[in-house]
Amino acid sequence: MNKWLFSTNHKDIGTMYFMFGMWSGMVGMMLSMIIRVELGQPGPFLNNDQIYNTIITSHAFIMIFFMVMPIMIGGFGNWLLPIMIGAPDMAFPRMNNMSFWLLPPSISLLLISSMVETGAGTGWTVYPPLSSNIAHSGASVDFAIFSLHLAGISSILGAINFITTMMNMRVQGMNLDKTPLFVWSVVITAFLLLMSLPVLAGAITMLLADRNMNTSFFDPSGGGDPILYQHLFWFFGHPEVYILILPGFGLISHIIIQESGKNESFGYIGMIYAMVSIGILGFVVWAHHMFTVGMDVDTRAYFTSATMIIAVPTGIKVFSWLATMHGMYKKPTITIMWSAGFVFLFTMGGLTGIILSNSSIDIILHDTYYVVAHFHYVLSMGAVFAIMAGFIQWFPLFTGLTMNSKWLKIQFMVMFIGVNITFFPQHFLGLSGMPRRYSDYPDSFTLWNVISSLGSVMSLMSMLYLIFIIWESMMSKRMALFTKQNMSSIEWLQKMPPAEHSYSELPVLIK
Ligand code: HAS
Ligand code: CU
Repeated sequence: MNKWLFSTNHKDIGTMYFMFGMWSGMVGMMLSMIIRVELGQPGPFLNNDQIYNTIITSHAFIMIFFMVMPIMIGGFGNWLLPIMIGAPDMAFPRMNNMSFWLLPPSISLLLISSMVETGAGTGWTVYPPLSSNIAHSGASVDFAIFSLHLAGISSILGAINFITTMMNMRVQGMNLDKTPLFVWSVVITAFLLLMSLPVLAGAITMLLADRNMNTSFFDPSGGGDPILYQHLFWFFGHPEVYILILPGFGLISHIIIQESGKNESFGYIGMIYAMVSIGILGFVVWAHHMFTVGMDVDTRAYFTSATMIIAVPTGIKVFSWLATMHGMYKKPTITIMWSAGFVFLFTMGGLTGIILSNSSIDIILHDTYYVVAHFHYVLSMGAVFAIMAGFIQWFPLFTGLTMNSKWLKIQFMVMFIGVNITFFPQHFLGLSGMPRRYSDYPDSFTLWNVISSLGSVMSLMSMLYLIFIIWESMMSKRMALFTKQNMSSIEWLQKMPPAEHSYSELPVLIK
């Protein structure tokens, strides 16, 4: 009990993040199944639009803040970053504990928010005036705001920890131009967190004051402006989407290098510069989420062009992954399948992003299912595929056990087909004008919605199958043949005091 509650060990804390993220992922997935049941046929299922909107809001918050971020940064970051740089632990181990333990209270507040009064049916953007106290009276939105405060503090403390660890605790000889790509990706992500989250905190605190203390930051009748909220939110929100994907970029790079039998990434230095550029550019494109607010033409032209420029460093990454894979001689392994799936589907999602960045096109497509398809390609098939690839790749390190790789390949195929059946038709729905955040639709949208809902059942099956595969591996206790000494990874790492790691041994450790 104390081992977990008061843990200062980066691996134990990483494991807790994984378990927390997996639990949240199941909650988030169940909420998404309710959404797909509601939309699986025209006509009502829940028969209550406020509840429907509360469900989509909780789904988004849970998936973003309590599934992807804890698993990628908290789970993989804590487990792998100190090992990859040869450090004994994180720089601030007790703060690390606190980062994790802020999350259970945070998700509790979010769940409470959806269970009291009318629930927060605001969408994850929480725009006023919908989120103000006229449209959302009662405590729900306040609870959601408090939840974000806690999650934000957790992430800011984590970011400080990762940056300090990477800056100060690299093994001798590991200069910045020798630091592994995953470490770079987590540190760049940490910078994005550190610079964007305080802006969100400011925005939601101003909203809290508007709701409860008679200020009018976002209320025109008191001299305020609701557009100000949108600017503040998206100054956080756009960097946030790169926060969700950058650690995945790092994981995918390592897996592709390892599984195609190479020693290093094609264009290693270019990969670092590409991530840094994506991180910086991510801060100057936010208003591409707000093209419909009535911006002047120059501002639209600027945000369109700035947004499109991000395709250049992203393209550098995609082509470097392909070049790293080029000429691989082995049969595809399960993790190279997830990684290739990642590269393919993330690129699809990226290309629809480029289409949306055109302000005149976006005015038609904004708030339609086309946008929903775009961000699920980059998230459900980008971020989640990277998580799947990384989890399977390092499962032997985390647990000392192996999973059944044939079953994993079947599970991959089911999931790959399932997510594509779910989200590809949503492009068509969006192009024909189906709006997002509504619980019902005209009959003409029925066909693609039925297909989308069927696809979501396939994805659900594949996730249940994955849970079975994990269970089976833990029951049958097949030890991973991890080292020459034939020891489980954890025993081996414990027998190697971190201080004795030399740079030349690190590749062995990482692999
Ligand atoms: Fe996005 C909305 C534009 C990447 C997530 N995005 C969202 C939302 C989410 C999200 C969650 O400009 C919805 C938020 C909400 O609730 O309202 N996004 C882009 C662009 C990129 C991009 C340009 N998004 C992401 C990533 C995400 C993510 C990564 C999370 C993981 N996104 C938008 C826009 C909106 C938007 C608009 C607002 C829409 C609206 O109306 O609300 C880029 O980073 C993508 C770069 C990647 C690629 C693929 C690989 C590159 C190659 C190089 C060659 C390609 C070239 C392009 C030169 C481009 C292979 C050629 C162009 C062709 C068409 C062929
Ligand atoms: Cu954006």
